[in-house]
Amino acid sequence: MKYSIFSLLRNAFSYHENWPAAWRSPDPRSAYDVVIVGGGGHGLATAYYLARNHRITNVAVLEKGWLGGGNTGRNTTIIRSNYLWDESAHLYEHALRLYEGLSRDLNYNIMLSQRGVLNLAHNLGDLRELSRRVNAIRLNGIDSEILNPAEIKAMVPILNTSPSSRYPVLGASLQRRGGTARHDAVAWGLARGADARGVDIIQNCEVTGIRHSGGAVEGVETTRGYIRTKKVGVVVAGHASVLAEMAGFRLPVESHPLQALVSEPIKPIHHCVVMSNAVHVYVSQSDKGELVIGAGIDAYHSYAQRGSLPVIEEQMGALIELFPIFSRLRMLRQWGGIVDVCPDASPIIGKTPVRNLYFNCGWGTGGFKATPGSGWVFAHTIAHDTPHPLNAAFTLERFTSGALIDEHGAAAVAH
Ligand code: FAD
Ligand code: PYC
Repeated sequence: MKYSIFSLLRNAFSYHENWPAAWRSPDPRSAYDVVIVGGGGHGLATAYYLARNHRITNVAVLEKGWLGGGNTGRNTTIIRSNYLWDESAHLYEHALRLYEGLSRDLNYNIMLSQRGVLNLAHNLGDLRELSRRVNAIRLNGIDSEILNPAEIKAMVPILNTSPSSRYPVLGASLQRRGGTARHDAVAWGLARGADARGVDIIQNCEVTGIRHSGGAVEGVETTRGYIRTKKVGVVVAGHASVLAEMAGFRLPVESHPLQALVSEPIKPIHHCVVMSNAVHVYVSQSDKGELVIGAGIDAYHSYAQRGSLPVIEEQMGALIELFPIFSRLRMLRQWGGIVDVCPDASPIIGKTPVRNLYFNCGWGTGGFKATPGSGWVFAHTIAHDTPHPLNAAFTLERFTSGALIDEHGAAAVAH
């Protein structure tokens, strides 16, 4: 849909009255060629690319709540592709390149801000680890560099780089093309794009059962009735094991809360993303002026979308160690999401023991940055019943074959 300057002006003065809905709200039909379970960014991207790349448009996205109400709308919006292993580097770099063209592709501003992502080193071990990563990342043709303390100070003047600080900053890795994108805009843009190509997006529709017979999927039971389908793609993040149980198999996935918080808004002061694995915090500043702060998962398993106070306290302590200037700031909001963590901190994208039932899960604390790439390869997998070369290694079988893709360190602070 293209907007002229006149329609922009009209909309600006109409106080949102008579604005067209960005996507339809149809009742579910009795059958579809493909059903996608989960209306987060990954599910919507899958539906969008099924329609855009493969011309498969008789598709429904079933979402139990509202679009983006899961981790997509709860994440801290950081995107980057600085992963260690070739398989991950290629997948996340594909996603970052899609992000770089996504506003234009969707004709929807996702507010991509390639402000740079810095990972700090506080001791020689950190520095050697970061150098090894930077070398591996560059060998894959992805931008990455090491900064010395003076270069870090020039880029982040408010960071405490005093040699006498408790956690001295010895260096950092930097991915300049990393940064942030507005998470709900990503979901809404993909939803609008999928809807415009004929995909039915159905909210408040929970999948409660997966029917299969003779080893192949037949349909899904939902709170709005039974839907027959030839293929089902499940993309439900923290609830992946629940859906796998409905289909009769188990996943090597654990569900944990991951929380984040924002401060009261302040003037622009922090112009990139800073992460510290050792001190254990990361921080960026949103366009509204809030500091967006997070750290690791809460250690226990849970399906409750909130985190515990001790983790907040730890994050705040770490923040103040690195940025004493923030010590008087008040925190505004805190929330949590349920992340699905695999033993090797890499996702599962592909076939399952049930024919024509595909799972895309295990993104854990780091799947927002992958959203368009994940949808691209999952759509290919569903359309061709065979993985795209970029997700061929991310199978469920790797947990029995031993071909793990151990990305614990690259998931940065959050693991
Ligand atoms: P979701 O957005 O969670 O979508 C899954 C959807 O499935 C949900 O909307 C849910 O309601 C629906 N669903 C579940 N069960 C059913 C059912 N039975 N029937 C129908 N629908 C169902 N990643 C990054 O790359 N960068 C970050 O900075 C970052 N920060 C994060 C910070 C926090 C606090 C959290 C929680 C996560 C963060 N992540 C980050 C991780 C990232 O948010 C996720 O990996 C990613 O958003 C997963 O997207 P998704 O579409 O798979 O899942
Ligand atoms: O994967 O970059 C990431 C991330 C940052 C915060 C949570 N996950």
